[in-house]
Amino acid sequence: ETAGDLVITEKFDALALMTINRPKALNALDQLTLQQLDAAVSAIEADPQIKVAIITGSGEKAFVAGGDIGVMQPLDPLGARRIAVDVQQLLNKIEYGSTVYIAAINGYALGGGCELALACDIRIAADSAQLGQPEVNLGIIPGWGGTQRLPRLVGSSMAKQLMFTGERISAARAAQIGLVSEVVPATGLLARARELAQIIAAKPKMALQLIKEAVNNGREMDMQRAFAYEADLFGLCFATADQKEGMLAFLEKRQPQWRDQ
Ligand code: CO8
Repeated sequence: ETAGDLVITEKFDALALMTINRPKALNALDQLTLQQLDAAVSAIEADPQIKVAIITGSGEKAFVAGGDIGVMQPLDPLGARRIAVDVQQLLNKIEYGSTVYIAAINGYALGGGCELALACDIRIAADSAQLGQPEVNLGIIPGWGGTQRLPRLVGSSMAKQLMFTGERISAARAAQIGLVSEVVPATGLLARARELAQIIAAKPKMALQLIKEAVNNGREMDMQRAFAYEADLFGLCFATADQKEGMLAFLEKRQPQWRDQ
């Protein structure tokens, strides 16, 4: 199954592997690549069989080296604003989608590439990967959610340090600050991503979806509302077949047979 040659989607039962495939530009996102990424994410969200999607970059050097600087250079203010809004919407499809997204960061994740990874639910990185928000070096700021997602993930102070300096950090450092959750040898990155994806894909889909909703939407609420929201979603679990099955299987001392409903 292929959405286009700049973003390749392969499907393995409940898993999808999306590869951003523009290696000659270190997988920088130009208009066509963004269009294909958008189409690929929409196709994944529309496929009820897919529970987990891995996003990675082709080649050994880069995950995504950013937005395409050649495309951005001549933009006027409204054009730049348009691209920022459009890509924010694309990344929101990932963050607020019903699929679990894992970024497998195989090399440079810079600027818009780091922001793409930030929109995913989980980030794991090759030991050779480098991450950063170098926009300041181009006279701009992150525009694809970076000024908002990065501080929520690593704290304002660390986020501002990364954005003010534009410095690239190693995968090991990214793990220390919580920007990635695991670092693995480069040759084992995809295998580990698929292993994680498989573990998650073996879980009941509604519970996965409700965990994602509780975390992502709850973060935007004050604590009292967030607790009430969590309680509502907890209650909603009891409308699913898999809650009945999961608890019955435990009590009957057998493995559950998930129906993903
Ligand atoms: N855009 C376009 N082309 C790129 C990009 C990019 N972001 N990154 C790399 N390339 C191209 C290079 O131009 C080069 O092309 P060519 O072979 O035709 O000269 C090819 O990829 C290989 O790159 P290098 O020769 O530079 O490879 P090196 O190993 O020497 O360096 C680096 C690798 C360090 C990653 C270097 O390429 C680099 O610094 N790239 C730019 C990184 C960057 O600044 N990224 C942030 C871009 S800004 C952004 O993402 C903002 C998004 C929000 C925009 C809001 C809407 C307006």
